[in-house]
Amino acid sequence: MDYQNIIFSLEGGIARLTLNRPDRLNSFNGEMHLELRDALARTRDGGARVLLLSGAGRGFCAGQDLSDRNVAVGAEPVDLGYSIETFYKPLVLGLRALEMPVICAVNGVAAGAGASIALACDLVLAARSASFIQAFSKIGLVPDAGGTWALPRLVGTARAMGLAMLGEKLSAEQAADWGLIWKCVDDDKLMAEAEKLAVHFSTAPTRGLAYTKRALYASSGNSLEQQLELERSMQQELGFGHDYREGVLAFMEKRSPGFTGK
Ligand code: T3D
Repeated sequence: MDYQNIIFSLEGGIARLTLNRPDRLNSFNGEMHLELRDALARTRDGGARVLLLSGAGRGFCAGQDLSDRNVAVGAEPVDLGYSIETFYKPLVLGLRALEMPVICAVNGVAAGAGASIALACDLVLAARSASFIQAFSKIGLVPDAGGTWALPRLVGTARAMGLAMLGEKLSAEQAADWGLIWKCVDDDKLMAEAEKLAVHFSTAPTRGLAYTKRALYASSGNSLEQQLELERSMQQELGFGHDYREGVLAFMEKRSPGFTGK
């Protein structure tokens, strides 16, 4: 598939995906969603051990492309439920299902579903000049693409409510202080830092990290006992794997480990 709305590459275990509609602040349209779906499948099936997501130009993503929605008086109303079911839900679930770390480098404003997609990633770094805006309330919608799930879990109900109901701009620095994201980084260091992380993960024990991701996301729906059981079964499986043996051997032999991701 040829991509017109994203840039994608997969090299040395690193999948790099850049949203690429800079004149529309990389907002989503149907074509971009189809390209993203294809790129996520290639990431999953093509031997990637980490995905790095970012945006081209001055913004990360301004959410749904509103010029794609015909809201003129008398026009047939758009079925947003169809849009969520067909595009946003699979995108969020697709990111979550990737059995590898997903890094998001938020290079500029992340608004509406753009903010939600960033928060669906596992490690979110943002440039100091970037911001997060729950723009939905300004057009009479609820935070979607997992926003109502992620926000209260990350920052608590009080802050989630304020962000979602007011739709005010949250700076990257404040987002990091509140625990919404992993780190705020100087603008000129963002991509270098995100790349450094991607390179680190490209030779890391990928399966262990994939299980870590799954266990942490499962924790909010589990009792302590269920979570202990999940940890037991994961540790049991990982303990029979190559990377555990290699990690322990490398430690004992005082050398760098050669993880295969298995
Ligand atoms: O519909 C469904 O399927 C349901 C799902 C919905 C999910 C959603 O994401 S709903 C929320 C949609 N997003 C928004 O409401 C955000 C709209 N954008 C903004 O509020 C502002 O653009 C920003 C705060 C993000 C950035 O402001 P600023 O001043 O830095 O940039 P700007 O001048 O507003 O935007 C630059 C250009 O991008 C501009 O085009 P122009 O005038 O230069 O030709 C602007 O129209 C365009 N743009 C920005 N966001 C969108 C957009 N065009 C289409 N759709 C957008 N979302």
